[in-house]
Amino acid sequence: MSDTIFSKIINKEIPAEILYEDDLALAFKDINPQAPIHFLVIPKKPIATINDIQVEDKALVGHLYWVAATIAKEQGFAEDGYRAVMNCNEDGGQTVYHIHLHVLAGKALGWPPY
Ligand code: IU
Repeated sequence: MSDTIFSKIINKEIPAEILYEDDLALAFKDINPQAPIHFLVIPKKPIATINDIQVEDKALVGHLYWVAATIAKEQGFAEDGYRAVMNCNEDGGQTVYHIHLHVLAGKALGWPPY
């Protein structure tokens, strides 16, 4: 797949407020937060959409949730709660075609999102 702006963030070609990094994943603050706490957890491997997740990526996608929960516990909002979601394609509201887990917290979030 072609590179997205998230590849540039992974490669430190453009700045981001990084919260966590390991060999597989990166977490950084969303530049346009939709809740008091809003960060993204992305795999370093570029996968365009949820539909492009291959069988060999299953553990990697699980790892993204582990990173989200680890940050939630470290930052102290895990018990109050949060939302961890991925948007897929146009109707899902996806704008950057490198999968990313949105982690939203810091208030009681509305549901459903329509
Ligand atoms: P979406 O699910 O693809 O719509 O989410 C993309 C998110 O990436 C969105 O919340 C943007 O604010 C965020 N983002 C960012 O944090 N940094 C960037 O340089 C760009 C988008 I472009």
